[in-house]
Amino acid sequence: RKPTLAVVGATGAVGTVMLSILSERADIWGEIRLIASPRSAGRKLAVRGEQVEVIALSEEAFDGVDIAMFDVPDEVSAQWAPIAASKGAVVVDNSGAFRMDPEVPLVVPEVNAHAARVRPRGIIANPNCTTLSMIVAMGALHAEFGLQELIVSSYQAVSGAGKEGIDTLRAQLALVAGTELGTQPGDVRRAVGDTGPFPGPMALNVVPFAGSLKEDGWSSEELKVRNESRKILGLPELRVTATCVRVPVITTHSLAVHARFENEVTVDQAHEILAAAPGVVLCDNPAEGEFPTPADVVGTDPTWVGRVRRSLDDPKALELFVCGDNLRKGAALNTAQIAEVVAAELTAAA
Ligand code: 11C
Repeated sequence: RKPTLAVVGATGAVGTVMLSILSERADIWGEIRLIASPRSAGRKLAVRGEQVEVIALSEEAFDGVDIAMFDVPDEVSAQWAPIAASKGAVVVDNSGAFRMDPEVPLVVPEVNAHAARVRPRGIIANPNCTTLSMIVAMGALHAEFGLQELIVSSYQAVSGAGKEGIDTLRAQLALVAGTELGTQPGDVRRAVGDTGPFPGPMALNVVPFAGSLKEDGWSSEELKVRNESRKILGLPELRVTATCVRVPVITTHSLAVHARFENEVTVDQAHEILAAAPGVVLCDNPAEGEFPTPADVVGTDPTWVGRVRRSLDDPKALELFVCGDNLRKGAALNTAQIAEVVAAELTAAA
């Protein structure tokens, strides 16, 4: 019997990408059940070329489900993932609710697929999209050189804030197009008015804040990059500093990374490792104008890496620029890959 899959949050920004990913990848699933809030129940969505009716989130919705993917806000996952698990489903959760729970593995299949097997709560967590946009490349370099420190600055797309984020940037771009805005202090802010889910205008601007404010001035997003990188790489003491910045890009997060290793590194070695790493594409020929940009990377699966340089003042450190589609590998694709790992395990055990 092929496993039954539930997609919880099927109508959201990540859920929508999930349905196309499930339609593109090897069809290992029996029933695919689409679950969303009661508001969306009754809608029909296309998956695997068929129209499937969305059902409302309820305890009964998990009857007979083998694996349940959750792409919903933290509080919805916190409430419903344990219910799905108690009904026998293995939950793959893309919220922040369980990522740092010591009884919940945090999995990136290219880096730590083995961790998915040990799941005492029946829940596996999917990392935050900012961490995911770089961690496959960092895992490959760590395996060879031994990572000691990461200093990253992110350039995060508005779709990280869901459909509302995308709608906000599109509306603001329409307002500023063809105007002379962006030449006087505050003119863009006054023109756009309500900044939606962002703490500043996103058109003609960058905003050095993502997520919510935590202790000592750090943002939740910056702490997630630190905590999640440590957990995925199995390096609880890894030194990590992040500055997370929102930029006017619809989809695909980028990160400028300073990575320091135990031993001296060369660009040639790094190129060799990155070119061979599963899930990574090396795109690094600046003489020909070749480096990853969100406009080129969006809609693709791998982590793209370019601008690889050895630090001028530290032979043990590399500088890199990394791009990853935050809705695909950053969210839906990684969740789908984890679900496939679990499905293979369940099928082998059956
Ligand atoms: C953003 N990375 O770009 C966030 C969105 O913890 O899964 C995802 C938040 C999370 O705003």
